[in-house]
Amino acid sequence: MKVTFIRPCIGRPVPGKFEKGALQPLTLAVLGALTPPDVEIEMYDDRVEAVPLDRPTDLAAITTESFTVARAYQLAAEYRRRGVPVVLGGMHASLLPAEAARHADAVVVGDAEPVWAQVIADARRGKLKKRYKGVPAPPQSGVFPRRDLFAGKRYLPVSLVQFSRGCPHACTFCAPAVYFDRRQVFRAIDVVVREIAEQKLKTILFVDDNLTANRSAAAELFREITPLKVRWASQGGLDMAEDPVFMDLMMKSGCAGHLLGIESLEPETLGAMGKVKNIGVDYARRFEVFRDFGMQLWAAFTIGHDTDTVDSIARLCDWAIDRRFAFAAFNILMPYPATPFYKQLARQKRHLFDGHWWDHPDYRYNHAAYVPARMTADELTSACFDAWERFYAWPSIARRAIDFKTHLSHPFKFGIYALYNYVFHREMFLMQDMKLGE
Ligand code: B12
Ligand code: SF4
Repeated sequence: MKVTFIRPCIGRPVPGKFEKGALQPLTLAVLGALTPPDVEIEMYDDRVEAVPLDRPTDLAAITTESFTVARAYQLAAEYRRRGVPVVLGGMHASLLPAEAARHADAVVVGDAEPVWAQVIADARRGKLKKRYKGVPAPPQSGVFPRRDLFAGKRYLPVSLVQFSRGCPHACTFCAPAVYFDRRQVFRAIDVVVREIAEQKLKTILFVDDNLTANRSAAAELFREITPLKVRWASQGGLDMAEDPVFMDLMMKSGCAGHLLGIESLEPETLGAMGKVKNIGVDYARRFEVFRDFGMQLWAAFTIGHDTDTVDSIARLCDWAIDRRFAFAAFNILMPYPATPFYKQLARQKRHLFDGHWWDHPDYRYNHAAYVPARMTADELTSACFDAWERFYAWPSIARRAIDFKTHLSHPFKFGIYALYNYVFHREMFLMQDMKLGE
């Protein structure tokens, strides 16, 4: 039996041109590792290569996110037209299994670990069930991701590793908050340490939803990875700055920086989105602590909340430039299916694109998909675009660079700062206005 794993792209800004320097698709390496050894495996990453649809296979297994699901459905249709059964899984299919079922022979809701062997057994017998449900549990137990599947695909020299999955918080716009239902599950630390130690790559991206949410578990991980002398980055919460002992341990373990979900500076907005941990926080002090530890930050904001206006978005961008963040993301708030935010917009009849932006032919990447409260959807789209453009304009890049505690404190840090600011300056708008799928 042969299974073909596929990661779809969001779309192609330039038709026929593939991405260079993508990050490894860890999801597919984990699915590969869970597959019984007598099954032949092939993996195709639609972002970086053409998917050979005519190559014989017995099962196509496609991962989905809301931004890639339009393409996933196209690929699924192509395989099914060729008589190949299709199984869909991942975040989007798990949040909307009934929709996914219309495009597939089987849908896996939730984690693959508990059900994948059964899916394979049923596929062998030609008796796939319509739906399998895998409840989140400690991930990847007993297996190491099949990174050999990445050979020859020229991914960035960064190894993606997972320690935990899920987050205990419940921000109203967040898809993982629905998927994991406020649970956070952990892998055994000795296994994670062994996985890192066995790899050649010494730059690690922990793909955890919120690595620092459980400080004692994270601290134990940091202690154990310190001797491995790796450099790593991840996503964490602002509250870690309250704990200097934790910060010290983290930096000594090789932390280069974090993506921090700041989302908004307005207490009213933070309250409405359920990000209560950030309310009343003395941002200036916290960011001083991060700077004192030499941490380079990737500040992530969600834009388009009911308190946001065109002017407040511009002020947020000024504030981010003044803080000299290494990177920032001004993401338009997206109504991800099944989230409380999505349901609220439905109640208020504020959805655009019939509430199905992810596979609507008129939706374009980086555009608002709902009617904001204090501006038009087009104003939100342009205000967001302006914030990105201003943050990654040369004057801002030059101004933010001048920070002797962070970007100028070490040649490696300056290298990361300069390289990725240049890349974002040059490439960030390639996907703007792009149609999803192909
Ligand atoms: C790492 C990561 C990234 C990396 C991507 C790394 C890469 N490989 O290229 C970076 C930082 C580049 C990134 C970018 C983006 N990301 Co991202 N990312 C993640 C993150 C944190 C972890 C994903 C991961 O690797 N998990 C580890 C693997 C092992 O687990 P897994 O993917 O969950 O898969 C398991 C199950 O879901 C299931 N499964 C998954 N697929 C399949 C398929 C089959 C057939 C089966 C049977 C089972 C199955 O089995 C697996 C094992 O249990 C997730 C959060 C999350 N919890 O999913 C967000 C997440 C997927 N990202 C998200 C978003 C929005 C984005 C961006 C669009 C952000 C932006 N605005 O630019 C971009 C573009 C993404 C793209 N498609 O190109 C959203 C998606 C929301 C949604 N409704 O789909 C998530 C959920 C984050 C969030 N807070 O909402 N991301
Ligand atoms: S803290 Fe981050 S991962 Fe956790 S629920 Fe909020 S947005 Fe989602």
